[in-house]
Amino acid sequence: MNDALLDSRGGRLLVGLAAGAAGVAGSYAATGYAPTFVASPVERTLSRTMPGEIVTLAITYLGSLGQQLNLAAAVVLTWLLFAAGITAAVLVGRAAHNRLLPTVGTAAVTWLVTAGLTRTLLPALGPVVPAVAVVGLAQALDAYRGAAEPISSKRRRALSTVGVALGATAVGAGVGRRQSSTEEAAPPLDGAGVDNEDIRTKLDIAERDSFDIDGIEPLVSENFYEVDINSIDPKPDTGDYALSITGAVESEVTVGYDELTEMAAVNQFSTLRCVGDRLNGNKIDTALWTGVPLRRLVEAAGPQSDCDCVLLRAEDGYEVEFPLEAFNRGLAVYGMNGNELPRGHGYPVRAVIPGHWGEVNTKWLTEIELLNREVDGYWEQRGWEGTGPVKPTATLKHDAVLDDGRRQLAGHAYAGLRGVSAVEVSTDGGASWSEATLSAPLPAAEGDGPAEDAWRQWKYSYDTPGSAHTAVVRMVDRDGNVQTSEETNPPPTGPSGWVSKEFQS
Ligand SMILES: Nc1nc2c(c(=O)[nH]1)N[C@H]1C(S)=C(S)[C@@H](COP(=O)(O)O)O[C@H]1N2
Ligand SMILES: [Mo]
Repeated sequence: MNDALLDSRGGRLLVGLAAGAAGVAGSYAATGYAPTFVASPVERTLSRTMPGEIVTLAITYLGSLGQQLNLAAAVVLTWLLFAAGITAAVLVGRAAHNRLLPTVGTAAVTWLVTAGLTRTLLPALGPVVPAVAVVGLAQALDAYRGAAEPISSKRRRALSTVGVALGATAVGAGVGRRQSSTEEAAPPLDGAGVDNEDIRTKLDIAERDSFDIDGIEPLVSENFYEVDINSIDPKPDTGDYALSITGAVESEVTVGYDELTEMAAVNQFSTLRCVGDRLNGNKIDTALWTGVPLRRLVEAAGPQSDCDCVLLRAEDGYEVEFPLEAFNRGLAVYGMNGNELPRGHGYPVRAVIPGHWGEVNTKWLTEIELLNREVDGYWEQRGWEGTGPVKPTATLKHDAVLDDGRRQLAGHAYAGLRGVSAVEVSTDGGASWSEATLSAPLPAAEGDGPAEDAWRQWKYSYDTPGSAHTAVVRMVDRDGNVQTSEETNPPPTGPSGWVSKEFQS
């Protein structure tokens, strides 16, 4: 029974699957988690064509697991695509009695598929070598069948091929993982327009004024939330970076990275919150952002928008439309807490728009289009209404009984441009209210006033009543408006309501 592995349909399929897996891993080894990884365009197509209701459900119930599942599906699809192409190449080669066609065909198929999907030439070679090696190995084993005892049976040849392919896949996955490591911190800022001393001073103030309380972020977040439509983030190069200002303008303008970082920059504390955050959720954080006023960039182009609205576009295909009035308060940001923007937060340039929901703060920003008519952006096409001002929120993230027996509660309060003037706490389910202690306001970008768009921390301690009771928190804005107690779900306009917590004593 010394028939050739590649002469049976099952054998060819097995070799195709094995070589396909090695090919996917080879691509990953060459690129890591980058848009040039062969599964990345597949992942993107899957997520962008997914109906909005499903995306929203996945965000609500699966969180980032939804994105991981989507990526896994994309990897499997790419693998099957490779396997089908390789199996076909082997079949044609055998039928034509051509010894070269299976390997040459495998090389052609894996390269063409990768180059076609990722639109790159060189990185597309990543899958070729391992895939060709596996097919070549299967051919070689077939050629020497019967010559040596250990590889004489077809079963053994199949197992050897699969074993080598699995080994290659594991090595590729390991190399790729190292490539995509995001551990390395973003380097410190050094643009000509950057005032590093001002950055240092502001960060020191934030540290000095932060309550040091377990379980709540300091005034500058240590672990900034990340939300976007990618399981594999864009990886633009600052050398190629260009931000264009287009649409309803007198003349289109393009700004490069060096040009941008040479303009005088502003260092501004701003809080971001996702419209998909939950009541008392964690998709809210604050950083010190360094960037150039967007208004200055756009004025150079001579804006003439009829709708006084603007569309921002990004490297990942994301887009969002919102009023020019909000845009004009924003920054084209390239620094976060004194360092370059981390890749996950929009490297090299993102928008930061004070007071509005997170989704307008476009990362990997590539284009600012002045419009004459309003349109729906990425999330609006999917049913959200998250381009407007944030809703006021007061979170309750910490409770602990202190040494003196009193219980301390703490959290953050944020209301965008409406400002936070007080946080009130009730420990009797809302019957009576007392004022919490607020952290000092973070400083404004310029001048002596408070930051216009930054959260505050609050803390409050009380004598525990010794019986079951409910603590409730609410915030009051600068005009004295108490945040609404009406609870709403995140979709479509963001969560509202008072946060409460029950205690047994
Ligand atoms: N290019 C791009 N920008 C984007 C997004 C995106 O998916 N792509 N997501 C937006 C959303 S919904 C939010 S809440 C914020 C989150 O910013 P962060 O990840 O830096 O916290 O980025 C916004 N900017
Ligand atoms: Mo968001």
